Amino acid sequence: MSILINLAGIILIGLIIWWFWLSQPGRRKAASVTSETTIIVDDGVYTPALVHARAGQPLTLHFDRRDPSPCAEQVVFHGLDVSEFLDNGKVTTVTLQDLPEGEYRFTCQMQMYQGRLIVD
Ligand SMILES: [Cu+2]
Repeated sequence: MSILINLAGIILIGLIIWWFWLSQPGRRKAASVTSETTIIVDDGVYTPALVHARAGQPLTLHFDRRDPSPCAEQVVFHGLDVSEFLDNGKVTTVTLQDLPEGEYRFTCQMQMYQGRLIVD
């Protein structure tokens, strides 16, 4: 009986290690490739926070800002030299042309909102 309990404990520890260290959030689900999508800006998170696009093709993002706090008022695409102000309660469209391959972060100016753009 104690062997079973020990075994259960080991399995549980293994699962915890896997969950917190080995599985990377955002990579658990591969986002499908898109050329146009709506991103909801609310409650400190972009939804979706992971966008997957094709290199060399235009990408259109509609930012639907529902968070009135100043934190959410700007979106900055790091490494792409693109930033845009978002009006609260409105949808702001950002079009990115000729994206080079790579991985880019998009955040608010304080980097509390966090998103990831994968281009390949
Ligand atoms: Cu912010």
